Parts: sequence; C-alpha cells; structure tokens
Amino acid sequence: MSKFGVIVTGPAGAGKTTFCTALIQHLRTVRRSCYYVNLDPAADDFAYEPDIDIKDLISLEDVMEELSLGPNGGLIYCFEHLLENMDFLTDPLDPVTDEYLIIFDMPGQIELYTHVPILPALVKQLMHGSLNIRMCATYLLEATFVVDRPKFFAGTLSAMSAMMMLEMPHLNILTKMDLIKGKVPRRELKRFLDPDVGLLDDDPDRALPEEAKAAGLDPTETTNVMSGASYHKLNKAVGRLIDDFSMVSFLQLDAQDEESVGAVLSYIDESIQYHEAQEPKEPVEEPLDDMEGY
Ligand SMILES: Nc1nc2c(ncn2[C@@H]2O[C@H](COP(=O)(O)OP(=O)(O)OP(=O)(O)O)[C@@H](O)[C@H]2O)c(=O)[nH]1
Ligand SMILES: [Mg+2]
Repeated sequence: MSKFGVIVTGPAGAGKTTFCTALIQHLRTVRRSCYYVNLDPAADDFAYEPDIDIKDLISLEDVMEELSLGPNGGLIYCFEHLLENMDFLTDPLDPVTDEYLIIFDMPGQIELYTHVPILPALVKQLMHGSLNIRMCATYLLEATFVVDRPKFFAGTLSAMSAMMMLEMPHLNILTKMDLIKGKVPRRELKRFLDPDVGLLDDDPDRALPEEAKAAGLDPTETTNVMSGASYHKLNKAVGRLIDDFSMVSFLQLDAQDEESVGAVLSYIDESIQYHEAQEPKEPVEEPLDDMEGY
C-alpha cells in the first residue's frame, strides 16, 4: 500500500498555511480524506487543528529561550531534533491509508531548503524510509512579486534552488492571484507563468538610459554601478539562466476560489499518481477509529 503526500514550502508569508486550509476544505467538499501535519514550530493559529503538530515535540519559543538561539538557529535546532526523533512522525503516519492526502505545512525560512540540507534529509526519510510516501513539493511565491520584475526573478531563482535541493516532483505556485487581478494584463501574466527573460528588458520601471546601453554596460564601471546598470546586467544574467533551463513555470492560485484550489490539486494528484492507486470504493464517511484526519 502506498501513502500520498504533498509538502507545502515557500518564503515567509507566501500563503502556505492558507493554501493548506483551502486544500483541506476542498478535499472535504469532494469527500476525500486528508491528514494535516504542521511542521512549523512557531505556528499556532490553525483553521483546522493539525493531526500532527511539531510543537508537541518541540517548540521554537522554548528552544530560543532555553538555548539562547535566534529564530533561524532555533528553527534549525528544531528540525535537527525532529530528524533524531523521526518516530514522532512515523508512528502516527504508519496507519494512514492510501486514500489520504498527507499535507505537510512548512515554516517560511527558506534556509531550510536552500542551503542547509535539513529538509532534503527529512523528505528522503519520508519518501524512502519505512513510510514510503509518494510525495510532491509545492513552492509558493506571492503573485505581487510580478510588480517588481527583478524581485520576481530572485523569487524564481529561490524556487529553482528548492527544486534542485529537494529532488522530487515539484510544482511552483503563484499565490494571492486575487491581489493582482485586473492589475496585470493577461498576456503579460502569461510571460510570468513561464518566466521569460525579455520581461527584464521591457521593464518600464527600470528602463536603462540610452547612453548606458550604448556604452556596452561594463559592470565594473562606477557610473554603471551608480546608475543601477550593473544590477540590470546581473539580473539579466540570472534571468537568462532561468530561461535557458526552462525549469521553472508557475501555476496560479487564489485560495478563496474553490475552482482554483481544485485545479492545483489536480496537478498534485497527477504528479504523485494518486488516482492510479485508488481502487473503486465507497466514499469515506467517518475518519478511521485509530487515527485522526479530516
Ligand atoms: N489576498 C490574499 N491574501 C492571502 C492569500 N493567501 C494568504 N493570504 C494572506 O497572506 C498572509 C500570510 O498567509 P499565511 O497562509 O499565514 O502564509 P504562510 O506562508 O503560511 O506564512 P508563514 O508560515 O509565516 O511563513 C495572511 O495574512 C493571509 O491572510 C490569498 O490567496 N489572497
Ligand atoms: Mg504558515
């Protein structure tokens, strides 16, 4: 029997917990079962009570106080502690059956999946250990980033970095689409969903003076540094890298819109091949006796 899961990642405030809530709500509406795991040791406000909450093992507040660590060091300590006590996750997850979608809500510190290999280690244990969960990662980025193009490319680069570190099926999602509705023309939005480096050339906020373009943009020239032209060149190099590899594209999400949540869920299902594993069976009316879940 397989287990199925999705890990919800992305920078602080990207809308991860809101997405988890919308996903749980949607799964309940379509009469599917899910199991909610909170792995953010600083989170305490949930619309749906988590079935597993890392705070029952360790809380960031206690770690910071007792070990005199800052929030980032404290978080890394919490995850190291979790990795040493994996039965905290494996014991309750063991009886979860293949109809369930296990949702892992992660903290927003991207250090966890960009340069400290803690999350990759955790994911490896969940996917390849005794639980053998078929899992995909979602990386959430705020749609409001499209208003500032260099910022958007920086965010895209962090998505790519997470994708390479995690080495698992990966979906990038632009969240809070409602906030840019009507503000960005449809045609332009398409260029963000499949990022295209030309977006930086056409950026009305950062048009380069003609003289700077004509000068061939030596990035070491003081005038180019002062005018921002060097940054433009750097941004373009980063943009070209993303473009060349065609590795990053985005789905759109408006967490308030049921249809939008359903569309993202169908991509998740497809990437973990959820439906292929389901036997035709009666809908689940009640959670199983020996475990929680929705
Ligand atoms: N307008 C709008 N606001 C949203 C949406 N999703 C989330 N938000 C708001 O964005 C803020 C952050 O949302 P969270 O879901 O807590 O984000 P998070 O990624 O879990 O944050 P951390 O766990 O702190 O990293 C909250 O004020 C949400 O109400 C959305 O689709 N539209
Ligand atoms: Mg959260």
